[in-house]
Amino acid sequence: MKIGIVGLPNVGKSTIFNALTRSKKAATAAYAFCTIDPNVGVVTVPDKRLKTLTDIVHPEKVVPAVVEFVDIAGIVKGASEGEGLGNQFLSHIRECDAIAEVIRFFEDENVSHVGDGVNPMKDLETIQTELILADLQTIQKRLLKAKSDAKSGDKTKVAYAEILEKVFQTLDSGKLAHGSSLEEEEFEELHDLHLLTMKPFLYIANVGETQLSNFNEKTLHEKTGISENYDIIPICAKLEEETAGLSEEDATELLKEYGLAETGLNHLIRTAYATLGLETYFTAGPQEVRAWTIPKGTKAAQAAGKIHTDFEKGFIKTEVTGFDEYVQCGGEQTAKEKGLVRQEGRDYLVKDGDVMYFRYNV
Ligand SMILES: Nc1nc2c(ncn2[C@@H]2O[C@H](COP(=O)(O)OP(=O)(O)OP(=O)(O)O)[C@@H](O)[C@H]2O)c(=O)[nH]1
Ligand SMILES: [Mg+2]
Repeated sequence: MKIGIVGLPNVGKSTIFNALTRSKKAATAAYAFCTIDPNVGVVTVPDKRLKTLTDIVHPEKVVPAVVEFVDIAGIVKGASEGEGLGNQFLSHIRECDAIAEVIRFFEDENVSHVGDGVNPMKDLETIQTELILADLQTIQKRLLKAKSDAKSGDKTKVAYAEILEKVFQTLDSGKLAHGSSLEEEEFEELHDLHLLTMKPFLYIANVGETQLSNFNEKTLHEKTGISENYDIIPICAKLEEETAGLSEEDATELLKEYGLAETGLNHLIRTAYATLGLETYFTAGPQEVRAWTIPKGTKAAQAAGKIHTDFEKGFIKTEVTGFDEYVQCGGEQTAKEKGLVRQEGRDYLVKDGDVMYFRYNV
């Protein structure tokens, strides 16, 4: 899973990136356009169940699931016409699975704002407009060609041009491409265009240290005008940056002082999983306990393919234990004795938390 971070300059994108990746990889500064080249970092997905499994299995190695984050330059009004750094750098996030848009709420006179001051609703509109304009540029070229191809009368080509036309109209009316009224298969036809506004969105509200208690999901939706269909995650980038340098216990302690139960970053990753409809299955053996990320509704054979394509091709069956049963039994052996290890075929729908073992032919 790969997530692209976008927003105006100086909203704290790189600060959040550093906190997420527990690094100082990205330069941050109080002036706009500090970031020019993209920063790419890998973040492990926090999952308490891994620790539980480790305590049972005592493996040599534990491998958590990972999410990749890409931090890019700030976008400004007119970027599609070359303002600021233009919008060429958006190509760095075309391959991402989702977009995380950072909105500035924190006030700090030492950190300039590219507009006339902190204004979440207006800032949001600026960014959405630029992303829509970037997608319009992408689709216009393709639409021209598709229309000319459709003149042949070929049914598939006519249908394709119609799909593009619909998306063009959506974008042209100022809406995100994923709001187009298309069938599931039609959306798939557009995949290779890598439209930015076709991707799932989640929003990060970068709130100041002193504002943390002022915001909840409801007020954030009100202040941004973002529909309830999207998640907005409040994060205090400054605070997260501090916790990144601390041990797990000290970080939790510090967060408690601010009335927070978990880091905004954990909240962010959890939300990203939900937004993207992802879940986790585990493999657990003496060599390795490992978390694997799959989309909801994945079948056993495809899940096996995550580990190795041979596992999918030569799939025979899988031995599955539900997470709770696995833990209650204290491991596979007792689960087997109690008949809780199920034999399932290639079409078995994997459930979140399943502990799986695959049998396959080479
Ligand atoms: N007070 C306060 N300052 C913050 C917070 N988050 C970020 N900053 C500061 O804001 C400035 C800009 O942060 P960056 O992370 O560089 O912002 P950016 O969005 O990556 O900016 P560009 O790369 O220029 O697009 C830095 O000086 C940060 O220390 C916050 O929550 N509170
Ligand atoms: Mg930056």
